[in-house]
Amino acid sequence: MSSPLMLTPQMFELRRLQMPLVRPFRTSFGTETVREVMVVRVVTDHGEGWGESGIESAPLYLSEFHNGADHVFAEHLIPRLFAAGPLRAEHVADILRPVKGHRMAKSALEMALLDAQLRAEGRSFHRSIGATRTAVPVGVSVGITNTVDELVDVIAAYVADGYPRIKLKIEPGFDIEPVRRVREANPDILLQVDANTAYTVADIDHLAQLDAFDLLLIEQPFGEDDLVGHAELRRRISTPVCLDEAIRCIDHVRTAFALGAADIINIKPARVGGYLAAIEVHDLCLAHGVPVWCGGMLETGIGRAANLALAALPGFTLPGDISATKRYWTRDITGTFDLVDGTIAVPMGAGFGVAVDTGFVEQITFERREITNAR
Ligand code: SMG
Ligand code: MG
Repeated sequence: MSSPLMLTPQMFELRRLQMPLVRPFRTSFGTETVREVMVVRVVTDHGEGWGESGIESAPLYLSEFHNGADHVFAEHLIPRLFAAGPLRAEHVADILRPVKGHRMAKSALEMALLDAQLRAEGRSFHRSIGATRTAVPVGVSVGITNTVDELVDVIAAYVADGYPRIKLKIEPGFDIEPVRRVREANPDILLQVDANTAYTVADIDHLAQLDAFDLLLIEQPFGEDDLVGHAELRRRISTPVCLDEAIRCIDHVRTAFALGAADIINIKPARVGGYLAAIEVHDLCLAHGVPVWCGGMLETGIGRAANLALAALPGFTLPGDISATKRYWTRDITGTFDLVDGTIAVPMGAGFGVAVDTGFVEQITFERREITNAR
C-alpha cells in the first residue's frame, strides 16, 4: 500500500466578505442585514482548499469574532501549522490543541486542509466519512419579526416552498403568542424554537407554556454554560430540550448526558472545532440513542456543501438548519443549492464538491490577508 498523502501548506489567505441577506435575520442578540463572512483558502504543494469559519463580526453568538480571529489565525494557529511540516487534515486538531478555545477558527483551517487533501486524493467528503444518503431533509430558521402577522406570512411562504420543518427564533416578549399563532396556522408542520440563551431558570414556568404546541424541541434557552439549568428545565417541561451554544466540544456532550441536560444535540461543526470533531460528537450521540441535527451559521455554499454531507450520516435524524441558497443570498460564492421535496442533494464532487467563484469573492472582499510560510 502506498503511504497516505501528506500536504505542506504554503500559504493561507483569510478573506472577510460582505454578503447582503435576502431578508434581515433577527435573533435575541441582534439583527443582521449584511452578513460578514470569514473564509480561508489554503495553498499547498498538492493544490488548494477552502474553509468557512462560521465566525461572526461581533462576539454575540459565541465569544469568537472576526477581529479576534484575525489575530489568532495569524499569530497562534497558522504558525503552528507551518511549523508542523507535512501533515494531513486529521492531524490539525492535535497540532492546534495547545491553543485553548478558538474552535471556529481551528475548524476553518482544518476544513480548508481537508478540502485540499480530498481534492488531491480525488475523493468526496461525503464518501470519505461513510455517509450514504444522497439527499437530506432540511428546515428553515426564521428570525424574529416586527409583528406576529408578518411572522405567519413569512412562514406560509416557506411552507409553500416545501420546507418540512420550521424553526422560530424566540426571546422574552416574543414567544408564547407567536408560537400559538404559527401552530394554529400550521397544525401539521414540524415546529421548533431557538432562544439563543435569552432566558434563565427563573423563566421555566413561563417556558412550560410551550408544551401546549407539540414542538420538536426548544433550543438553548439558557446561558451557554448553564447545563444544570437545562437539566432542571428538562425535568419540568415535556418539550424536548436541545443544546446549541453549550456544546463546544465532545466533553460538553458527555457532561450534558451525565447531568441529564439534553434530549437532542444541535451539531455545528465550527462550534465543536471542525468536521472531524463533529463526526465524533455524532458517533457519541448515536451510541447514546440521542438524536442530532446539523445547525447552521448562515453559511455560504462552502459551509453548506460540507454540512449537507455531514447531515447524511445516520444519526442526523432531524432536519437541519441547511436551507436552500435563495433563502439566504441572491448570489452565492458557489453554485446554488435547491430544495427538492423538502430535501437538498449532497454534493458528490471531490473535496466538499463545490467550485468557488473567485471573481465574485474578490468583488465582495473587504479585508484580505495572506500568511505565507517563510521556511
Ligand atoms: O444557517 O439557516 C441558518 C441559520 C440557523 O438559526 C440559525 N443559526 O443559534 O442556531 C442558531 C443560529 C446561529 C446563527 S445566528 C446569526
Ligand atoms: Mg441555535
